[in-house]
Amino acid sequence: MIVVGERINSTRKPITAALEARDEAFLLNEARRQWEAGSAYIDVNTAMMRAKEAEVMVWVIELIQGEIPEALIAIDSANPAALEAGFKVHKGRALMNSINMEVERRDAIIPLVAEYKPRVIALTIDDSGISKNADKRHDLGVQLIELLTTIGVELDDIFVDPLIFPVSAELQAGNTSLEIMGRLKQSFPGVHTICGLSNISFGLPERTMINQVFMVLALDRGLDAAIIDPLDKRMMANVITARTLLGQDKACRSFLKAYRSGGFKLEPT
Ligand code: THG
Repeated sequence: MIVVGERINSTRKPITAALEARDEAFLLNEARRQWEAGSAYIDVNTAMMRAKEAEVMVWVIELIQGEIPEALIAIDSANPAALEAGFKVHKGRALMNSINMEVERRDAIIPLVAEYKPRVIALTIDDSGISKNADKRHDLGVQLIELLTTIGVELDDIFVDPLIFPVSAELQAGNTSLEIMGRLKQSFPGVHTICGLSNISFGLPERTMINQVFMVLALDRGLDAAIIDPLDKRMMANVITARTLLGQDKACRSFLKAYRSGGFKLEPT
């Protein structure tokens, strides 16, 4: 499971405040804890900075990589200028979050993918918005994978995101997303699937529990990357345990390693 740590997101109030105040200590603490908890990428979303988005994105990326040089960033923006500014200063291969089939945005982003060669999240959405129809979202996934491979992106560098509806709004939200991901993986062996898992629980109580259980269901269906809070210990314990039970953990090594390092001590001590 490739974990993308979601916490540095400007839709969260403490993060907006820290970004506005250029609070290095707060943001570095968020980055370091997520990195140490096993994130492969640290998502950075600066959308709420509006006109200053590109400038703030550059500042955050340089801040994090200055402190944790091996850390990689998922540059999370709808703004091509902020994406490009981020790619320019990012060291190593970034994860671009994201491209979709909205024509104007797509056409602005393709040259960036060709030039900076990031790994890419592809969202199954177009100018008509998110469709509830599984076939439509599946077909958008196919179009995005074909488009990206045409410009030289390897399947291993593509993460298709079926965009999850809240189950409170759409009874089949979970099933539909899992079905789309399964079909795309079958048609394009080697492609990755990813989702912002917590969308599923929007509008319901006990969101953490819902997210944790959905993770296990999704792992059984082949989800191999997720944008989550890696500081949720039960979520991380579920990931490790589910992988062991699904035969993906030789000699139960990851399970035992997590056990020895206290990863299953979930109760506050
Ligand atoms: N797909 C892709 N990227 C994404 C998403 C996705 N990026 C943003 C988002 N969705 C995933 N990231 C977050 C980051 C923080 C929170 C949720 C998702 C979060 N939510 C709290 C909650 O849900 O209770 C509180 C929000 C708040 O403070 O207002 O913290 O789907 N590719």
